[in-house]
Amino acid sequence: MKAKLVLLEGFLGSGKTTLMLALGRSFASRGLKTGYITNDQGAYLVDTLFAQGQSSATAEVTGSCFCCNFPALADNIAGLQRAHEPDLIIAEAVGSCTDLAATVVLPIQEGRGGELELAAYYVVVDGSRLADEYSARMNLLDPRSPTETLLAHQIAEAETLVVTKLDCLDEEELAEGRNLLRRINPRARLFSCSARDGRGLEALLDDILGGRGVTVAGTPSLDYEVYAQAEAEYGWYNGQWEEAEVGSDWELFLRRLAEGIGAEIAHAKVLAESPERMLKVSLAGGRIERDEGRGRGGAGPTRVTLNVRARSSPDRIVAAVEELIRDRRPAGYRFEALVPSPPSPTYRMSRSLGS
Ligand SMILES: Nc1nc2c(ncn2[C@@H]2O[C@H](COP(=O)(O)OP(=O)(O)O)[C@@H](O)[C@H]2O)c(=O)[nH]1
Ligand SMILES: [Mg+2]
Repeated sequence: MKAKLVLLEGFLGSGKTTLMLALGRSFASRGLKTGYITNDQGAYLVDTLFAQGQSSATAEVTGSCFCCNFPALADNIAGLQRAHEPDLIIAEAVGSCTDLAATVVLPIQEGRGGELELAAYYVVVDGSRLADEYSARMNLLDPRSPTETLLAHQIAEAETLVVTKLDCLDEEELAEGRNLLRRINPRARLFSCSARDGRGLEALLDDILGGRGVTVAGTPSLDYEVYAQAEAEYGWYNGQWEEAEVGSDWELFLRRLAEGIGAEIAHAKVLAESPERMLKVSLAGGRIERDEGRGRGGAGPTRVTLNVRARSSPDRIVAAVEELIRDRRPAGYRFEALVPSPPSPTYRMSRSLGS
């Protein structure tokens, strides 16, 4: 049977993992089984571990985005099919990744991913950042900075846009945000939802299961040098350690860390796993959110995983983390810190808009 894939794209912290898991739970209530694929640049990933806590049918593509390691995406899809026979697979791309219409969607449709059917391709836009940051403080209609270019390109290449975190917006802000999105991309279909209160999820489910498929009208051009600059503006840190006691105040921890780094945080996420409990606390767009998951069971100390994407050098993030955790007596501390390397996609199939 052909695997049915739902591909999610969207900026760091926009709500892809939360949406992916919420959709999977909704599919389960309709008797359908979902497999998940996460994607990031390194090891010790909060979202992967959190998704694994919800479902064993979770795979990850690490060390590279889907576009730069397309065969790994295809292998993971095939692996999930063999091991779990899911009805659907939802895959979330790295948040700093764009141009997926040309580098992932069209190659899949050309059969480069094997026996695979693309059921949906959604570009996710963070509702909590849409009104204030994207509409008022940034210039996404006429991007000047690399990050604005990247965000605007994600929106412009979408066939379907999904505004997440609807619970963070009032009617007026949503209308203003939708207006901005329409001006950047007049042809995209627009959905909005909240994984928190469940609004809008049924419409997405119907859309995915409706058999509509994905039609790429065109792939907007993108200057890969600017794209590489956008990716390189953020330092990435992934770390993990054990603490003897169940740590509690992760909100304060993340706020202190942000102060210590002293630069814009795209997202900072901590996953604290004690035997009974799995708690994910995230700072994105200046907001703190908490997600509860299942613990691993059995005895043992708390395992802490920390991911930070900040407009700062990796060294500075490492120093701020180490300063903060010194007093917590971390055991087995390990980390990776990096600046993403310039994107070099496996395939790039452009299609001019309007052709
Ligand atoms: N209020 C609210 N928060 C959300 C919603 N969806 C995601 N979040 C929070 O936003 C943060 C980032 O979400 P995540 O799914 O990890 O984003 P990703 O980086 O795109 O995978 C998490 O702390 C989530 O709890 C939502 O619908 N409403
Ligand atoms: Mg994620």
